[in-house]
Amino acid sequence: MFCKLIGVPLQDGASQLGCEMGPSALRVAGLQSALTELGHQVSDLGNVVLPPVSDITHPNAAVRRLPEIVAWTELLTATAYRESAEGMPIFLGGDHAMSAGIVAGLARKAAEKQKPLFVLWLDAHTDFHTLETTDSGNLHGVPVAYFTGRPGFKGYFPELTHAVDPANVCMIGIRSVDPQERAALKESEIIVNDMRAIDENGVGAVLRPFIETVEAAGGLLHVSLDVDFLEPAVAPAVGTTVPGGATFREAHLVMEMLHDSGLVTSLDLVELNPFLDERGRTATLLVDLAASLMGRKVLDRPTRRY
Ligand code: 6HN
Ligand code: MN
Ligand code: MN
Ligand code: MN
Repeated sequence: MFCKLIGVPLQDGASQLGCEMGPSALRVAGLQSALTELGHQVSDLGNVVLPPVSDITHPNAAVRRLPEIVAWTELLTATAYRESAEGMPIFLGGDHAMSAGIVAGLARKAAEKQKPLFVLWLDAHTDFHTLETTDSGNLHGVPVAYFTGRPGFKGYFPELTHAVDPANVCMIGIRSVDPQERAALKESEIIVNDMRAIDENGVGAVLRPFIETVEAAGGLLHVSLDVDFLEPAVAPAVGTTVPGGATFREAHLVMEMLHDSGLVTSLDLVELNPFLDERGRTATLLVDLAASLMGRKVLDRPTRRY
């Protein structure tokens, strides 16, 4: 596979500073060599650079850093559209606000290829606020609402040319939902698997039907991996930790199943805050998860079952 690493040094969507250093930490942790060792051709395109921003404001006074996030969304829509023409773009975050533009750009390209785009959202949070409903004002809490075409962005965020069908979005790992998100999700077709679903069924049983749906539809699949999907004890380098996350093995199984499916066409690794890490362990874990997604296995043959 031809992989393209694209650094997105964005931290304006989170209240805690530090995600700007995420792309560097993922590089230092050896992402490129881990993928090269698996036989992939890997090209590091460097970091994207934010153009000058406007001075736009929103009536919701809580909203933070709107001009920056609007500019990032425009830039990343164009970048994702361009880079998804061929090869597998891997976006190195950067806070989760980046996925607003990334998924919008992927959806535009998918429409051109006449294929439906599916999104697997691995996160403690649903990131389903609009500019009107957010209380924290942190715009890493809005990307899913934006790229599924929820009203509440018009005149502020770039006009969405191709919304992702909410029924094509599957969330896993959810355990922190704000009341406004909860109300909106009640009316939405987004597939939301909370941690209880994993506890009761196992993460494999939760993921498998979604993989089958993507396969049956002949779809493209974008995976968005928020560090806080993971249990904070194994992945401390994130500003929005929520206890009770996916274990080391649950996260690896998701990646291994995704690899076996052969369906993943793009990936983002988001919310890594190296300032909060412990000797690089979270960055290293993300690299290991990306390697599993790209084909790292313990054995070269299936385990024999008796
Ligand atoms: N993330 N719902 C909270 C808020 O501030 O709106 C948390 C958002 C977290 C964002 O997971 O990328
Ligand atoms: Mn998130
Ligand atoms: Mn999150
Ligand atoms: Mn909130």
